[in-house]
Amino acid sequence: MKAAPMILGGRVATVLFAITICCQQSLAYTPILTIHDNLVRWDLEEKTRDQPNIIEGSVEFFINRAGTHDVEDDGDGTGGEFDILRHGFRAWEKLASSNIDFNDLKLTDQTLAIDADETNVILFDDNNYSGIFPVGTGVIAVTLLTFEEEEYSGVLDGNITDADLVFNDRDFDFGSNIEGKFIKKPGTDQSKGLGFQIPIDLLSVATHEIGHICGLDHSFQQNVVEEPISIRYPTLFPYLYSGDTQARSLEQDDIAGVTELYPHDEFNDKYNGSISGRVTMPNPDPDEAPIPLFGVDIIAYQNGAPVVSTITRTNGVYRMYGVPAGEYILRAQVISPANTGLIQEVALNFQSEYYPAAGLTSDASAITVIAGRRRSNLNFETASDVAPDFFEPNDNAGAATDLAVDGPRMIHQFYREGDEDWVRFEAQAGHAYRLTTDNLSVFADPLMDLFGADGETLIASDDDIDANFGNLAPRIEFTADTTGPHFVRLADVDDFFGFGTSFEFYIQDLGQTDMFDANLDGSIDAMDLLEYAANWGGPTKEDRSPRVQVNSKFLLEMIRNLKGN
Ligand SMILES: [Ca+2]
Ligand SMILES: [Ca+2]
Ligand SMILES: [Ca+2]
Ligand SMILES: [Ca+2]
Ligand SMILES: [Zn+2]
Repeated sequence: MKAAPMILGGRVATVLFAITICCQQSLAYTPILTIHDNLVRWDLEEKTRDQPNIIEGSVEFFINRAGTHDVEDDGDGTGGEFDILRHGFRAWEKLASSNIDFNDLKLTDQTLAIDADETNVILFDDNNYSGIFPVGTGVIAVTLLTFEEEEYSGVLDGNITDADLVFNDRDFDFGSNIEGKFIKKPGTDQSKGLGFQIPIDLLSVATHEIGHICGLDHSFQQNVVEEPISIRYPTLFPYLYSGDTQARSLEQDDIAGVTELYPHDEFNDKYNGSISGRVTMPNPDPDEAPIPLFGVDIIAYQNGAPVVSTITRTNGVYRMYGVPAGEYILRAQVISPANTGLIQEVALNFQSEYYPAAGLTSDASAITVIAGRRRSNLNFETASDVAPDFFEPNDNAGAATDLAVDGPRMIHQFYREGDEDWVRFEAQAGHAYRLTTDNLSVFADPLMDLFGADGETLIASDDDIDANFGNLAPRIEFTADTTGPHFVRLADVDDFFGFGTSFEFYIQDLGQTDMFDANLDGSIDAMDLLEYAANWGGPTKEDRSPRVQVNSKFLLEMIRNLKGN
């Protein structure tokens, strides 16, 4: 099931004299690039020319003194929304690995906040004065970044000259409390515009938009974590759910991005390293050089969680800065063509893989990053997205790929219509298992079915952990009734195939003991039997724990277990 989240930034692309206005959308900690492949950033030292909106190394911002009625303030440009915005700027300023500076927010009467006038203005727009929020838009806020795009000498290319930030105050209720709770100003209308029950967290939106102001594009990294959040993503993730405060805190991906733009060299030499390489596809003509791929998302994972990611440039080269010392698994995957604002055509028709050309993390090379050092030549040579992917043929139980429990992660993708990927694993009766899909690519929406030893008896099925929260990863937890092989079938819900359908899959053994320890007192004894007996209501009655099916067979197991003690 695919849900439609709200979009944080619309794409605006207007060309003025050698200048492009845009709020780009793309994936990965991604610097915004000019068409000449140069970084878009503030020239804080004003090396090329004197800029009116940079004062002694700080970028100067104004906010319209009206603010928003949603949030109570002190009436003098302090408190409320004014301080929340200051807080958002500070989140980016205070990072140890980078140097970006903003002035203390000043007040203005200016209402024109979408003008490349070299005055940076923040405005809450409650009547679409700006003209950038058509009726029914899901856009919460827009940052309009104007930068030089030079054809010839290249001295100014990529320099930001103006950044304006407009909040959609007509459609969204903004919540105010920096301490974490959502507080509406008393007496204000709760059903503004789209009328969400819970307001949008203003600090989350502000921190996200200020990331764009720094010169960062969107990042699409997200992964499955424990409930109740269930999904984690960086501040520059392009979507925000009402009531979500995750974007307030900068993730390593955001930090690495701003570190590339404004590096604090001394700090980085001490704590961070860098990773670089090139992504290519074999040339159909073997006598010709491999084809470089542009816009490929390269992600560095630690313990299955994305830490830093970036995209390749037009020559196929990627460089990740600000990577904390440690060990990483690298993966290449596509970015979303729908979310990209890049002018250049992004490469899509290749398969996701771990470095180097691996479908299992156990076949991948772990990359050790050492502070102050560069790891280079970590090159990917990828296959076509419609060539049989890793582990094929695996379209039925008989052809299933064996996967070790508590073993590696594997990458699956659907290379043709109707592709099914089957996995076989050994389970032990009485053990609980968790089957997880994670780090879904942009169009991936897999469906997971679990079968018993015959490969036909359906035990469980799952589509999404939480579609309402944008988490389309299926996950199954179950307790094995029998010792022996079990089968998992993975197939796309909508029969999508090709690029963007990749995801990771792995299996964990959750163990046996706490299953029998029904009253959770740490020991397995007759009291647990009583507890289960009290819950027993026939062969299908479920215990309060979703992991345990209390039925006659289970109780027998339990008695056997007790005898063994
Ligand atoms: Ca106010
Ligand atoms: Ca402006
Ligand atoms: Ca496949
Ligand atoms: Ca298959
Ligand atoms: Zn955005």
